[in-house]
Amino acid sequence: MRGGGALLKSVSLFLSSGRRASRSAAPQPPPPSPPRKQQSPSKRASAAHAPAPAPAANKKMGDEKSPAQQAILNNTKSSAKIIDSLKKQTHFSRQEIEALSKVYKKLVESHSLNGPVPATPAVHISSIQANIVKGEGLDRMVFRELLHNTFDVVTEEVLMDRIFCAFDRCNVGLIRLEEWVCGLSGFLRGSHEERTAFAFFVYDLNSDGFISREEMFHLLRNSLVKSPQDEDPDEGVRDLVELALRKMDYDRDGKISFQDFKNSVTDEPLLLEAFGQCLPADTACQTFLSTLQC
Ligand SMILES: [Ca+2]
Ligand SMILES: [Ca+2]
Repeated sequence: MRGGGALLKSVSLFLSSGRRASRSAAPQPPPPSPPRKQQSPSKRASAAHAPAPAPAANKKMGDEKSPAQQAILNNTKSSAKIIDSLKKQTHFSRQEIEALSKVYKKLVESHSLNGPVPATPAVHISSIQANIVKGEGLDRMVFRELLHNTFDVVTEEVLMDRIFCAFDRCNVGLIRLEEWVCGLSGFLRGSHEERTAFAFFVYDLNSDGFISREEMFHLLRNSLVKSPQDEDPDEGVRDLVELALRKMDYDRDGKISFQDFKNSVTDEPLLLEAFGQCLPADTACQTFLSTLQC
């Protein structure tokens, strides 16, 4: 397993090389038009009677594109639309979304093949479009490694899995590009409300809208250090569950609704991660975001 520093370093290197590449691939301004020759009045007069050039035909010939060029054009337009849409949905800038899509592509490519990352294809298709076309995504294993190494989320397996589910909105077992960017928006830059909703989703293991006693027990069970002398090692966990209910079950129905959870977190912000770490450590979060600015 790679260390967090190594991954971040590689991501950073990738971004800087990607940025260089994208700069060189950026559309160049059109060459300046050649200066028009001054025509004598007689030539201008004769030109007025000469058959008019066929601008439409000329334009068509000049704009004629090979299927590969047309594909690039279409994909570029499509990618621009996707970036626009993601910009509206998230807390990221255009530059950050582009950087995140490069990180995503790198992660997908480096884990989808046993062999080396394939060479750049002859026909360059933008990373965003390519991932959508191929139906690729980040699987649980890659995501778990990323959570652990890059975002410093050291938590129980069940929570790791729920965090994955929070990103995998389509519930197909893969995090697609759009889910990746939208998920990270809330995960890294979420408002108080977004983070609260995220944590509640993670803790509501069966997604029925409540954090039940059983779910709390399951979540807290592994967080307590058990002593081998304990006759009933689960007793401490049950006590903790009752304590959590006394503190968080505002309407006293024996389970924690989203409203209960919101009230609890507003009263005591530390309760946001009452049932285990589900959000990134601040330092890891800032470090990752800074790599997007390279
Ligand atoms: Ca539940
Ligand atoms: Ca309740």
